[in-house]
Amino acid sequence: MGFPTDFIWGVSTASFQVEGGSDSSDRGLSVWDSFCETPGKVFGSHHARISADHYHRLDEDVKIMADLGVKAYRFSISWPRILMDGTGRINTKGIDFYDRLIHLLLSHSIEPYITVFHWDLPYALHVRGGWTNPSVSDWIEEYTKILMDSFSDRVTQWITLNEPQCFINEGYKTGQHAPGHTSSDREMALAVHNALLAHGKIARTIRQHAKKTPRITFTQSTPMSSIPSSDKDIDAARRRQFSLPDAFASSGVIYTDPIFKGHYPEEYLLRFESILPKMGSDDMKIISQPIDYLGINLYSGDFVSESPDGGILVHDRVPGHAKTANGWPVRPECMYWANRFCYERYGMPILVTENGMSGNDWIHSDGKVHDHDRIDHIRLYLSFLQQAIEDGIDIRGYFHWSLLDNFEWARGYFERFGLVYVDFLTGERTIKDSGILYSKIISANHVC
Ligand code: GCO
Repeated sequence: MGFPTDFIWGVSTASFQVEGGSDSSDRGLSVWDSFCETPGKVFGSHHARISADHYHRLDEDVKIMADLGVKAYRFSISWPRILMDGTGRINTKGIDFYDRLIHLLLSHSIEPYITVFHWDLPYALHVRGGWTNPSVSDWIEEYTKILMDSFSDRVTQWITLNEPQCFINEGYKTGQHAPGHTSSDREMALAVHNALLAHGKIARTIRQHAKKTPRITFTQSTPMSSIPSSDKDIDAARRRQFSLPDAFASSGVIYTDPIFKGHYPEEYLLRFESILPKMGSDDMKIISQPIDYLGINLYSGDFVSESPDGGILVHDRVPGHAKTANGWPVRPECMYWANRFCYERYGMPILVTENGMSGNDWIHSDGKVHDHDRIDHIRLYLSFLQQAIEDGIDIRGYFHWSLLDNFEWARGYFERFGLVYVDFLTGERTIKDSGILYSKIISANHVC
């Protein structure tokens, strides 16, 4: 059995990671620009002013997607490209850029999946408190309305937020991502709530103003996995997936329970009662209005089983375990278990909005990029994905992260995630062997 005939095979990118095009006449500053300028924050002091230069190479990049046969392109819109100061005056150059991208995609029969927010908060809003200012959900509503007015006559697939657990936890708790703060738990709880309200207001604005019937997704990463050998182990892995670590904002459940069930996890309300922010009486209604898909970014996971005393045992990583260039364990089983656990809990159709691996790829002496690791990684992960679908889990699509080698946040350009190699000095693109394999899988509609 292969994949369903209407399975969506896509590729993903995010604005800050690939676009470049950062002249002050092209876009405003984002919080990531200032983070890159802060010594010691980004590997090698790398910045994304040019990155893969997607901004100036749209024709070429869309042509590559068309040649690969991808059916969908998930990209994000840069908020400071649309509103240089985050609110107020619209930058028509920014609207024109995405208009052109959408036009090119549709003329090649590639469906646009637009992420409204993938981390590049306008710097002007950061200095007003960013995600810790309750007004952030109103600011993002204003921005979303502009996207509806400008693009929703052609675009129907909208993803609200990408991984609040990263931009909130890494941005405001560990300080490893922009804006690099190490805030108190009380501020974290406020930022979590603001992000949830932002999701809700984006979804509401899309429903109210889209010119074509929209499909709305919320996307998070779900870093759980297991090799369960018994029902007890499966249950332990499931419990682990939906329990809260002390760094509560890094969990997925703190976002997905409110969005899909209309309330915070009970464990959160009990354990963190004393620091919870004031919530409006309508907040949960706004947060939990119906959307269409749960988006899951899946890369790796821990092996979990039940401990002898009935608790949860997270296994140590064995020495020499299989890992990618950034050290993430190769754990294709997560494609099965994380999807299954989420489907059991929420009953929502799933889109795998990201999956891929970082590699130390280079152009070999024959001029090609033979990325055997990524080829095997794709085959392994897709086999587990296929198994999940065959077992009845409603997974509608898969988006490979990433189309292009790009700026990997705090790790800069240290390693490469693309199906397409990018020479960061010249901008030249070379389709990797994995890109060719992915193209074959798409046209065969099964793992080959
Ligand atoms: C994330 C983001 C992507 C990353 C990718 C690889 O999950 O961190 O959505 O922007 O680049 O996941 O780390």
